[in-house]
Amino acid sequence: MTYVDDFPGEARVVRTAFAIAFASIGLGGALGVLQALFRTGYSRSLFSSVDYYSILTAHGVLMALVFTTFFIVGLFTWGVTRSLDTGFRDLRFTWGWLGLMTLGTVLAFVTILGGIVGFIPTHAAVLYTFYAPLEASPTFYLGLALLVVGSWGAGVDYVLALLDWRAEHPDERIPLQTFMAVATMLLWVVCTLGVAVEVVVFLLPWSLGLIPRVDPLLTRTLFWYFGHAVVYFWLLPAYFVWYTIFPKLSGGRLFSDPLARVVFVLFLVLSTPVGVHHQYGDPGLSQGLKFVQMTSTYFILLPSLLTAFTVVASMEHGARQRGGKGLLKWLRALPWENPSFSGIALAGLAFAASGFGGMVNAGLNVNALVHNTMWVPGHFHLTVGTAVALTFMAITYWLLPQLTGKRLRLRTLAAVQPYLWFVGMVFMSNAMHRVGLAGVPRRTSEPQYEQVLFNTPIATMGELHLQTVGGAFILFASLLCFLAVVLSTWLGERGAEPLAVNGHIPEALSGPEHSPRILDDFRVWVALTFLLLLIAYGPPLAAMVQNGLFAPGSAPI
Ligand code: HAS
Ligand code: CU
Repeated sequence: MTYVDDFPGEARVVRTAFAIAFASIGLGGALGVLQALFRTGYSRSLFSSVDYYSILTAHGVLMALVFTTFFIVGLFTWGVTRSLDTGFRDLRFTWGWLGLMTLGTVLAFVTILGGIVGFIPTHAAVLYTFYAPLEASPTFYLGLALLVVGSWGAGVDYVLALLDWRAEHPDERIPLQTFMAVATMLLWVVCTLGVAVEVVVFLLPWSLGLIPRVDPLLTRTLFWYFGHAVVYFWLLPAYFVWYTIFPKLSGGRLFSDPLARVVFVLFLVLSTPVGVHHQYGDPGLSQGLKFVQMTSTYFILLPSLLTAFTVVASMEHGARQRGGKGLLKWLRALPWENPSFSGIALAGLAFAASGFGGMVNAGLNVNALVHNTMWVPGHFHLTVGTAVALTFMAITYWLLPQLTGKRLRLRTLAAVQPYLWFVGMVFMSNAMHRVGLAGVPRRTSEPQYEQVLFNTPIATMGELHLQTVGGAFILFASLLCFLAVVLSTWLGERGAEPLAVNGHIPEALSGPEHSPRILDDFRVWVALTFLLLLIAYGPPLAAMVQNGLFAPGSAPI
């Protein structure tokens, strides 16, 4: 039996969420190519330098906020119901939150579009980070708020399914996939509290004209309280795939279930009290606070380093099961022709590189060299744009047959797609990092900056621009391959032949019984999370609001 036969209602929910995610990455990807052409000077007549900011906003919102969130709620819906072997309580509630997310997305997108095409008098050239003093039309904030509130509904569904399962299995350990989904959603709820306060108390009333001004430092701090943790809301679903499905694709089993649980708990507890590493350049925050949050940022490297160990060890185990031998020769025994495997392995390689980039960003003094330069988009096109996005695309090849009951089509296109993505991204992100080091700023439509710059010692500015644009076109070709495979599979007939995908996920080599039960008690970890948050954010936020909620001011603590 496949998933679609066991859970036809939930499978429809997952398919719908995925369809919106894929429409969003298709459109966002096309806008990405326009960005590359415009920013490198290849085609500056594409749009005005004012519209550049709205188009950049649309690209960022579609890729980083809409594609990710919809894919994640779909993936977890599959993972929770599959691993608990229980459906959701009431699918009307499920369709309700998915509908809310969709409504919010349409509202935000139309608001951005209004600013470009002018068919309605809206504007949202505020970029995907949308913090003050940039201001958008109220419908933009309202749309994003609905997207977030809708996604909380997904978390409620997962927790309810877990409680139903718990009633029947009082002594069992939570299945790993559900454990991961719930930990990630808890992290999501904790971190979105910051952006919810920012939007509901400050930005929305301000754009409605109800309050005359906001305190940029306070609202930026609330934003970054959310803005760093959100990157782990994107990453953890990729880790969910790396831990629970990738070992099987490699031919083996996960090395250690307890270690996987520890990693997710560490992310829940440590992800949020580090947001100030995005504000090293902000005047008004004390150097001491920046130093403390730099230190906690280096702690948050730990769960990713543990992941590198466990996931690569599981991969090696799989390769040896397939007959792989030697110190490194086992790499050849892996199924590199299977796009689900190769996509995830390449995503992991990209993440290893960008993780080191993250360590550079996190250094309080070194950050001054890279902050607000093209280095930063270079960093996040490798992290969210490859480690996360390529994993999501790769696992779609494995999930789609189970969600539709149809065999994957256009397999050759699917097999080359991850390699195209990887090559395109190596060119584009490498060039972005390097022009960033040469001082080219991010988020500007003003070309004159680049004319005064010296060429880098390794390549001229022209060569690097060529790499950016060439990389962007290869990425777009890869995206078209992906969409063609998905569409063709989806529209294909459901034949009588078997799917060629076995959805069974084997137990870990070292099972959950080797870990203390307290790991499964989320109340403890949420309490610890709030305690750390109070220590990290309590004193600076208290200092900021001392001169009034809406008055600009600094936080000497
Ligand atoms: Fe970051 C800026 C620091 C991870 C995303 N980051 C950004 C922005 C985004 C972003 C979107 O400290 C820009 C925001 C904006 O628009 O202003 N980042 C870090 C650090 C990490 C990190 C320390 N970032 C991410 C992830 C993201 C992401 C994950 C998205 C998903 N980042 C920063 C800082 C800034 C920043 C500063 C502000 C910069 C500024 O000045 O504005 C760490 O979490 C990274 C840890 C990762 C590792 C790598 C482990 C390796 C693994 C691979 C295993 C290999 C396998 C494959 C499985 C330690 C797990 C093997 C295959 C074979 C064939 C062998
Ligand atoms: Cu960060």
